[in-house]
Amino acid sequence: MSDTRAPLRVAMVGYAFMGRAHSQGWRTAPRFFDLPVDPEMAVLVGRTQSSAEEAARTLGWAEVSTDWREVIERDDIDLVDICTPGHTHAEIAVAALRAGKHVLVEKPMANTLAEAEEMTRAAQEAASNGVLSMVGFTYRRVPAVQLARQLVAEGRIGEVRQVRAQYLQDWLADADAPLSWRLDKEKAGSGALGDIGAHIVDLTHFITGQRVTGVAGMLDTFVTERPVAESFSGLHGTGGSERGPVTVDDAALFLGRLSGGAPATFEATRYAWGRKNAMRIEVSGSTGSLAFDFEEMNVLSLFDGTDDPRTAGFRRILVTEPDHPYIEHWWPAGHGLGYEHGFTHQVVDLCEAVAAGEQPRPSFEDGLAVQRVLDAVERSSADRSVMTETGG
Ligand code: 4PW
Repeated sequence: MSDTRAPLRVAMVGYAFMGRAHSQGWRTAPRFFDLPVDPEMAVLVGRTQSSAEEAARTLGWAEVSTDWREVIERDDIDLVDICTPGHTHAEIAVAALRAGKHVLVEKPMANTLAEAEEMTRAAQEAASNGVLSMVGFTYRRVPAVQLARQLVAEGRIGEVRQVRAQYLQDWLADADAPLSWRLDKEKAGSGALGDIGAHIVDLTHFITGQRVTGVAGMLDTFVTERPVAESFSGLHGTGGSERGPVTVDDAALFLGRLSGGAPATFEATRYAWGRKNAMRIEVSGSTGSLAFDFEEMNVLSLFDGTDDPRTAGFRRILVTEPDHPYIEHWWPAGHGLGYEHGFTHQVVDLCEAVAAGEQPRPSFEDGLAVQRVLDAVERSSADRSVMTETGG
């Protein structure tokens, strides 16, 4: 049967942890969802030909290049998926948009507020020519998170009164865990703040429908030098005898004020021994609360304060049913989803937006809103006056 759908020819730049996860999304989306366009995993761009060829073979990309500048000018490429360290996002995204390519860029969209503003201007200019852009905050596409947003929007917990958000990991809790680009300010922009704090800021924006408008923050670096990695994959590696400096934060704690007036607390750390990917958010409203923990990502907890007080309690909703977002395309009878499904849903939503000629979300404006918060936390942390001495 001939496929009448328009192709969406994709070039992906980078193929480490995020490149592998994005490849999973590009491979699986057309097999589990009826997409309006036909995504093609056309070109994988990497720094070295041999490594890129091995990655392309493993991940399912048809062709390899070591020159992203050449690839974004090709007439047979429609979309550029940027999965590289943060210091390259702005240059690649702006060039690709100006070359008329749709862009998906990993979070955080940039390493600085100025870069995010430049990217957003380029996206707005490109949008006038039908060229679209998205930021890869995939946790928005966890069904339980989508349900949380629906329930808040429907008023199921009343007015948002407080938000408490955490993202707790422990892959750097061992002081001998080796250096990687995520610990280098020149490449990552910041540490826990941008790498995982960006997620809980976007999650708060997404679930509440509000924006963080003010912060008071603290950034701490506990281990200031680490072994230089001799081998590294994903988030783990082996270090040798040579050591190098850590130039980013290990932990970011900050208070926030939401545009609706509610106070919020945020904690992002890679030092929480025993917490692997504990991205948590709890929204307390005037009549109830919602709670989500990625380590139980198929569950959303709901407390309805209007329930009979004798039987009231947090209700554990298994978000695995056909009535829940995305689930009908997957498994029946509560079999649940995993981390990788958010990347598939990201591809689905991006393909549907491209086919409809509509701005996908999160947009670069949404990414800029997160970057403003990150920048404000860094400025607040640098201004020691936010910490009032107790005199104790
Ligand atoms: O965004 C990613 C998170 O989902 C981060 O870059 C690394 O992977 C650390 O935690 C997860």
